Amino acid sequence: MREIVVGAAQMGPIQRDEPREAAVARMVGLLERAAREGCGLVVYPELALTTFFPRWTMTDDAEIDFWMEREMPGAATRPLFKRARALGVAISFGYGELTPEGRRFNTSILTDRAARIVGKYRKIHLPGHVEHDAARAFQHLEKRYFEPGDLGFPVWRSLGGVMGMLICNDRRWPEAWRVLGLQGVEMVLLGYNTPATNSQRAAEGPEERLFHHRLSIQAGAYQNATWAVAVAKAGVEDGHPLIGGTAIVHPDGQIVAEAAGEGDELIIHPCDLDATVFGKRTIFDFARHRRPEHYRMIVERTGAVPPSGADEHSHPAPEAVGTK
Ligand code: CDV
Repeated sequence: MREIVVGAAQMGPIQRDEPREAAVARMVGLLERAAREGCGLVVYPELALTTFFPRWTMTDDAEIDFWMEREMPGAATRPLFKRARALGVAISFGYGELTPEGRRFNTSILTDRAARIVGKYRKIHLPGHVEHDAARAFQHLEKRYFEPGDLGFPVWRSLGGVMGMLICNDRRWPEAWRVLGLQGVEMVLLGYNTPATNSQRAAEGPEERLFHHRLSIQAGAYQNATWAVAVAKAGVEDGHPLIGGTAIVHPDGQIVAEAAGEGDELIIHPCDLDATVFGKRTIFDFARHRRPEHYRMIVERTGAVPPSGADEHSHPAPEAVGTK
């Protein structure tokens, strides 16, 4: 048995004018509770220190850089690292990263129990759009403010297991999970900010969004025989609702703990990393069952290319509805 007691620390909304220090104080509060409950690892959301600023259109670099962290830990986050070190609890959380070269990434880190950063991941599947789009109910400008991550999908030996990270939209992409799976990942840490409606399809509301969220994380965990810890920033932020649904998923694909509300909420589960072994040795024993000679298209082709021509039932292609 290789058990990590994991705390998934859902955060309620952070309003636009709330300082990082206030978010960090809430994170420390969740950390203290988690430590009292015996957690060895606490996972927080994507962009955990601020409001989900990609919903706002900004043109001025200084205004954009306000939302980024130049160092980690920095002045605002040092109290979290200090408390985590004192309590001996590893942490993982997301933030906007500004590199010394002026590049911006949507980043997550993982620390060990001494609060040393042992892993960094930069979000690869950035959703949304680059330019302000008045046709949408609200903006999602991640493609404007961030570059796609340049670190690939690494894993790290830490906390007695093989740990990986994804960020929000990544969870919808099986390729991302599989690259982690191919490195033997045993636990995937994943923060998210998911609007409760689709900006281009009002009928797609919170129930459907939660369904797609659960579908993605349960499939990703099951098909790669890994634990998944998916943590929301939830509730109404600056008038914009985000789904909750923070969950811990067993390597069999079952949700074993799930948040009930949309505020700050800690859910806890003792995760035995050896629970990944059965799936990895049987139905998802990749070495025995995968057929990569037939998967070439996955890396050679980006967009779908249907066969040319038409059959007797063909209709004209529907008009593109834009991008997510
Ligand atoms: N922060 C995100 O990546 N959000 C996306 C939304 C835009 C769908 C998500 O996949 O939840």
